[in-house]
Amino acid sequence: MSAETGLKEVRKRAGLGERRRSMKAGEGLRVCVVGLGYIGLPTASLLGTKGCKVTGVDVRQDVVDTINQGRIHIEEPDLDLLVKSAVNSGKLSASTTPVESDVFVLAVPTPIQSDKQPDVSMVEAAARAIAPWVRKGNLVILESTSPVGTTEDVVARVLREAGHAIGEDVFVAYCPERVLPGRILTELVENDRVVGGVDDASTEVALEFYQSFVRGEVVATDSRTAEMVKLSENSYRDVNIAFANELSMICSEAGISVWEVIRIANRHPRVKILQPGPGVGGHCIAVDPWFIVAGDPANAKLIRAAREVNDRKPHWVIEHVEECAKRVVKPVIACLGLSFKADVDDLRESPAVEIVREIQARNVGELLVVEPHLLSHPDFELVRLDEAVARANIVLVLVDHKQFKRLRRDALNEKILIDTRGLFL
Ligand code: SAJ
Repeated sequence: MSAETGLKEVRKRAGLGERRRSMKAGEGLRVCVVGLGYIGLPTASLLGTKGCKVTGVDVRQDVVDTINQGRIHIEEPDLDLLVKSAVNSGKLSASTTPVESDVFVLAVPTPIQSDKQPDVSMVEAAARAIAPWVRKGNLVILESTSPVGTTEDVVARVLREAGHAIGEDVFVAYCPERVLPGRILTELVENDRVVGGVDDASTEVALEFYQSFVRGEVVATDSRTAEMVKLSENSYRDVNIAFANELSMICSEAGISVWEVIRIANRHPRVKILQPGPGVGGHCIAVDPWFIVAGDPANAKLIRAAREVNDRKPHWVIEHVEECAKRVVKPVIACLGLSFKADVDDLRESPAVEIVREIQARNVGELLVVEPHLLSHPDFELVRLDEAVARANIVLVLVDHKQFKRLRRDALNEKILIDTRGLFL
């Protein structure tokens, strides 16, 4: 078959301009987004404001109720306004069950188990939940970060078992989210996307959908490649942060400022070292590299080592705090920040939480915990920044929140400063 006849054949199967309705986001397109977390909710509300009729689905009744009142359950700049506007215009509603739609977007969590093996049970549950509602001509997209093969082996398999002919009647593709928490609404539209169908027809249909609302370029490939692209992006960042974290421990032993080393080394035109910190947190970078390791443990040596370096960093910080505490009679430690990174309220996999918990368990001293993004925490009494710093003799910086950057330097005089983020150095 010539390339031209091949493309015609794919387009025919994808039903472009023929039996299938347009998948362009806009008036009349019905979209069902399953999983209303950090990715699903912004995506659902964005599509709502583009004119789609969106049903957001979540297993949590409290999340569904909050959204139906036009409110949000997570912190993300401007998301509250977008959700309010989508709900008030009648374009977004939430439910615990799916509905018939043209496009289904699955954005459910894919955590790792304690043995570092991926858990795709929520993807399977979401695929099973939508299966009875999927009709001929529909597009089903998996956005959750997933081990290579999940789109085919879980989503397409479940839909096939439900009697759908994939690539003929129903189109299935992978399109990973790439947004940075704190910048989700901008990056959702501006970032380039990668789309990979389980067959060429599915790729074509998914391409049409994303190109209609993404301003960045939408790059087409197959589903397994798209899955590996996503895992590679986050593993690349993890490996590079591990380099910075390892360097920070080596420099500390040698009595050299790692921040000065990085600042000067980065003046080399081909060097761009990232920033060390108390460890790597969040639900992505600290998790996704394990999907690659689990898929090929024999070859994924560097990726595994990077995970281990980053996972060891909080323990190194804890030991350092213990040593410093021995130098004062009655240690009072101001712990600045609990979230996994600056300017968010997200505590998932946060090294700051791990460190504070452990120094509390070891009874290292009195702890004054500061987290300006939370009103309260179940395990720690939160203290105001100025009060904590005034009362402490050790200041432990764990997160580089902008509120902390405004702290006057003289407030730190005569205190032991352990600055894991290089905020005051
Ligand atoms: N961190 C450092 N040093 C650095 C950069 C980050 O210690 O120089 C730490 C942060 O403090 C945090 C962790 O790494 O604890 C991860 O933060 P991040 O800002 O690097 O990434 P995430 O987890 O918020 O978002 C990442 C992004 N991936 C990449 O940049 C390759 C985002 O684009 C993805 O969409 C997201 O993962 C995801 O959902 O997969």
